[in-house]
Amino acid sequence: DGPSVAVVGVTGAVGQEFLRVLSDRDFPYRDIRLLASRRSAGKRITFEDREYTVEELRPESFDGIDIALFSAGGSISKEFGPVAVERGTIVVDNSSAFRMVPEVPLVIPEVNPEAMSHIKLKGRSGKGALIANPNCSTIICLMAATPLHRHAKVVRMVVSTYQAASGAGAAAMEELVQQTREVLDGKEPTCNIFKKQYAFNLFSHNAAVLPNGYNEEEMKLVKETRKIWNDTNVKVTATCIRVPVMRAHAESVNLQFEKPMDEDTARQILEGAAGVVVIDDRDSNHFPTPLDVSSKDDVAVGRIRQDLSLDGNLGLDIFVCGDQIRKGAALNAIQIAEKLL
Ligand code: 11C
Repeated sequence: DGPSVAVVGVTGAVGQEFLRVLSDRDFPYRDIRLLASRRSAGKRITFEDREYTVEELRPESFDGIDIALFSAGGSISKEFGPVAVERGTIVVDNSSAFRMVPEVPLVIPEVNPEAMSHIKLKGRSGKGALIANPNCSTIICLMAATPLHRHAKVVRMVVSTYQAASGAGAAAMEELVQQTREVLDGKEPTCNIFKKQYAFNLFSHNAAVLPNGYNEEEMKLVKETRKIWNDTNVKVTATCIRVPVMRAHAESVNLQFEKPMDEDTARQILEGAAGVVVIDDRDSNHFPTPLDVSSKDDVAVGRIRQDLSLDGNLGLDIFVCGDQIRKGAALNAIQIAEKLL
């Protein structure tokens, strides 16, 4: 008998992807409750040939729920996550609300499943708990960097991101389409989400800029990597950019290792890594693109080459693309839920 599942934020881009991934993976739920804000309550959603009514999120929503998948923003997670945990639910939270809380595991199942090994479902003599899903840029980066890190230990990582509209939600995706039409029609683009032209443009990530000059998205890459790798010494720096792409992030990742790592070994390691596909055809100049991975589970890696600025094969450059809504959010959360079964 499978667990009772709740999806919190079911009308959002990630909420909708939760349903697709649950279905694609034949997740063995016993029953499912679809929850959202009052604004969306009452909407009808057809899922796996049954019609459901979206219910307004309340504390009682979690009575009898074994696993809740949250993607409704940090403030909803902060308010309702602990309420659900108190009722014995295991919350897999896609927001940043609890990621850096020391006792909350921050998990990429292919990378650090051991961080959640103490958490058990209620019916299996466990109790309620929180598990955090990392930021999408962190997940996509570490899916490629971790297999190499295990082999030669990364001491420093420099990341530059090219992030899709989906990271800012369904409204940003719609705005990109609308602006593209408007610009092509010679009209003034509508700028509700980013307050600047997004179509045919790119700009520094919209997250708040901190006093140290980094934005919050960049600092998530720094802090979350250290927590997931359980390595407070690894040096990470990042520049995060929003590009007019619909739903997959791309990242240029420069890795410096403690031990030598030649590019052929790196390619072999990545070819054998779970959840990773290598697209690295120098002859035809074919490397990963956001469209290659859109709506796909695997993260694609290419441009695998020695960093010639470092002697002794101590550096490597790679280019990574991953679907932001899927492996960057919904798929990773559901893989976490599968680990509980
Ligand atoms: C983006 N990564 O692509 C962000 C969105 O901490 O979960 C998600 C922010 C987060 O814009």
